[in-house]
Amino acid sequence: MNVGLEELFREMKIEYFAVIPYSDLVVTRDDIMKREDFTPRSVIVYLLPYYTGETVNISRYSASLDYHIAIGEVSARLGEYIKEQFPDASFRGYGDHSPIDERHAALAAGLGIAGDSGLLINEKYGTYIFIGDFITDIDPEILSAKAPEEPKRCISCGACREACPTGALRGESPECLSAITQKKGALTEYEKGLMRRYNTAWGCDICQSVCPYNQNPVKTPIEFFYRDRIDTLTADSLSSMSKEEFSKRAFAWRGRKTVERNLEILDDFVD
Ligand code: B12
Ligand code: SF4
Ligand code: SF4
Repeated sequence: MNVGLEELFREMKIEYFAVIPYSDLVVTRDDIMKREDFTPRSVIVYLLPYYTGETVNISRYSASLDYHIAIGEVSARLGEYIKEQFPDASFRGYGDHSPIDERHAALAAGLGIAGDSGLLINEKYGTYIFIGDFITDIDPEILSAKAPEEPKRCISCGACREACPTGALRGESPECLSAITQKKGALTEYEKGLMRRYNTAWGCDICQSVCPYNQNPVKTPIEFFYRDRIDTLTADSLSSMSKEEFSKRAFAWRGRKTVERNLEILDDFVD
């Protein structure tokens, strides 16, 4: 492993990372990579644990400021390092909106195991992790990239499949409750009913809450996730957020109207 990278990740309090050849990964969004003017050869994959405590009516991942900002900060630090060490190299950092299947990348990099919930499970932080990736045209050998690991799976206890409110994990429905809360426009009575029943204005944590690997969640050492944390979203707290404050939230990407609608749906239940 590259000693300089180890030091950099230690400074950022990121414990889980690995370099892996791009050619070993599953490309799901080739269009994203095609926009770049370099040939992808090595990928630095890393995990950002985010658990900071329990939430009331939003998913745990959205309690903190938008994780894309945290990923942007890591990408900037990695970019500085690469520019210094490899002045001719090209690179780009990603997270979420990435050319590759990030769960597969982290699994191949040996950073966790595959859960039947569809999520990567890390030995220390369970599923409460974001996956970031930093793609460069540096030869994988120069970065001491590792060969992909044999994928390992969870114990398949069935708890997530059983608890999944839509049946998405049982193959009974194409819809995940997390996706429902992100939909624009009018929702069906069935969809609204699910949101009220599980009291969610954003996201869904049910398959994660029941997972045995998540029963004693370790809080993240990364300070970013404790900044401006919220556990409950209300119509008042939402309306008091300035445009700038709102734009820094993970639930901002579908627009304020979508979140307002979700809160109205939950309010109808209280009345
Ligand atoms: C679109 C998307 C969604 C959609 C669709 C989810 C889905 N199952 O694909 C919706 C909105 C529903 C969603 C919900 C959530 N998401 Co999401 N999502 C994505 C995104 C942007 C793309 C996924 C994608 O391309 N899917 C389409 C294809 C590739 O997936 P697929 O049909 O399931 O089939 C593939 C996998 O099963 C796969 N596979 C291959 N190797 C591996 C390895 C492992 C470990 C696993 C489990 C699977 C797997 O094989 C198939 C083909 O490649 C990724 C980021 C990324 N670029 O990868 C984040 C991502 C998967 N989401 C993430 C998160 C946190 C969530 C939520 C927990 C948020 C929440 N609390 O509400 C939920 C969890 C729902 C669930 N149980 O899956 C994290 C997952 C972190 C983790 N621990 O694994 C990711 C990686 C984002 C990130 N950068 O951290 N998400
Ligand atoms: S996030 Fe919720 S709806 Fe989606 S798969 Fe998990 S339990 Fe099912
Ligand atoms: S709840 Fe059980 S089956 Fe689902 S991911 Fe966790 S260990 Fe695997």
